[in-house]
Amino acid sequence: APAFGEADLSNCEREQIHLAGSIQPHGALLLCSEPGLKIVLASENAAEFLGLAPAGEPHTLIGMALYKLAGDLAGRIRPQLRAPLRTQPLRLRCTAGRPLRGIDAMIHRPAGGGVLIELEPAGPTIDVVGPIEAALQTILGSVSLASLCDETARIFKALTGYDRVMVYKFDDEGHGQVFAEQREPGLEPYLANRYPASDIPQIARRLYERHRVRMLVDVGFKPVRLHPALSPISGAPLDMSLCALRSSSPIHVQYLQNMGVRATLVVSIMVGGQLWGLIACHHYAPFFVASEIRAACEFLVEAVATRIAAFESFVLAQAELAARRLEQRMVEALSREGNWKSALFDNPQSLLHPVRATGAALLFDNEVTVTGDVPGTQDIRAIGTWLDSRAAESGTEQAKLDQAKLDQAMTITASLTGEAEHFEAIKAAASGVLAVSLSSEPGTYLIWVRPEQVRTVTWGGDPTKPVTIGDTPADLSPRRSFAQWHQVMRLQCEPWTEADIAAARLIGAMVSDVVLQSRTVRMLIAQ
Ligand code: BLA
Repeated sequence: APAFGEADLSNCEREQIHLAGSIQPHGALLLCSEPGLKIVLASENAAEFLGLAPAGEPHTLIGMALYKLAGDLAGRIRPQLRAPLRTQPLRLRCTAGRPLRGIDAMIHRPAGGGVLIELEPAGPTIDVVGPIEAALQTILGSVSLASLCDETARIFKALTGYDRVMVYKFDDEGHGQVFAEQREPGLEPYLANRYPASDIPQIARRLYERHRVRMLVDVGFKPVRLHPALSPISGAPLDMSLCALRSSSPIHVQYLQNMGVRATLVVSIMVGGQLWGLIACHHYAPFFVASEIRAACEFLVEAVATRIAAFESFVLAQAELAARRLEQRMVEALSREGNWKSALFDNPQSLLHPVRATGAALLFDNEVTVTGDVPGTQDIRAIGTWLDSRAAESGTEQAKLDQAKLDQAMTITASLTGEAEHFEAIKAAASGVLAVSLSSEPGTYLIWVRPEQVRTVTWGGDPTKPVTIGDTPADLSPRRSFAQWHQVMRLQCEPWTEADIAAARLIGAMVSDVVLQSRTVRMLIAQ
């Protein structure tokens, strides 16, 4: 894997960004050994930051005991060391330096050992509690995902003061979309833009799951190196995963420069243990936000994430309820008149609504039963034949593996035409289908359909050319043009969401159960 700063676009997916070996210059870093808190490693600006040495004499701190520094830094830190401090830095307001001044310190124990101390100029004392209470009320009172994200952008912009605040949501493939945005007047909107997954490497995503708030104060910064280069405690480069001051990857810095951005703050939104999205803040001049405000961001994003989880599980719970009701009616119909099909189709909305489909069809015992907007019976039979042929294809080992990841019994496509051209003729009713196989016999399916929906997807740059590789390494940069790139999507239905698929899966499983029951009943009667 490439070392920090040595990645190019062919291998930047694996750049070791947590081993940056340098920090941004607005603060200073010390690594102390335990016990005794002797300074064993320091950023080259640390002595100057503390007013102990002029620039150019950075190493006077190495070997010094922390308590020898003026101020209460060591005294404030010492009682905190009973805590493990391995997963989350602790913030302390203290005094240090010559002349003595207010410092915001963040301390944690990095992998590899020692106590890592980051120092930043103290922020102004402001009332954060009042605004946070109000923000919390707004977040908890939001009534939909869309309004929650809009409010979140508004709250974070007011709290931090960045020029642009976006709520950036990932899809299943890791591509991102700007889901909500607040920006200063005059700035070009990014709302609804999409960005390819390759803009944020997997390694970075994993790091952002652990380190939830990152700030880049000035993209034009000169990185300040750590001295010595290797931690004397571990003999290896310092693990900076949880460092607030860590230098940003040069590739990403180039990316931001191409976008015209000077400073950023990015906050992870974790839902159900996964990186659901980011709150990305941009500023068009260097911009520093004090650690107290960043802590408020970290606190508020927890509330936002909890609310998102609630909305997502609500949608699922609704689908479950709808499936249960349908099941009850089918079981009743089965015992009353020996026919479950009528119950499935006599109230079309109860079948269509949970899946947000416009039509549905049942292929069973060689009969076709339909509701809503559907293509002709012959066309539905053709869909059934196509589904059978796919099931046969999935006999191969690899296909079996691929299928197992989804669900053996389900077929999901937003573009039937993409699967077989002759389906273009039925796009007005069935451009996409969601199909559940009801038994192991061929030709037994419950199918939901949606019509074609021509829409324009706006990418923040051409997604087919995600990177530009120049002739020299200095030329390397992510996409240079952020000119919006419009992609017209045809022969596709509105995408099936996870909730739609979950509802279809529930209803499908329930119908196959009832089918099984009715067979058993018939067999018993026949005997
Ligand atoms: C990191 N790329 C990032 C981050 C974002 C983006 C949000 C996280 C930065 C952070 O948390 O501080 C991408 N930023 C965006 C996008 C928007 C935005 C899409 O504001 C839209 C408005 N980047 C590339 C390519 C590579 C790359 C092609 O575009 C390499 C293959 C690398 N991106 C890259 C790296 C990081 C990154 C290495 C990690 C930066 C770091 O944390 O040091």
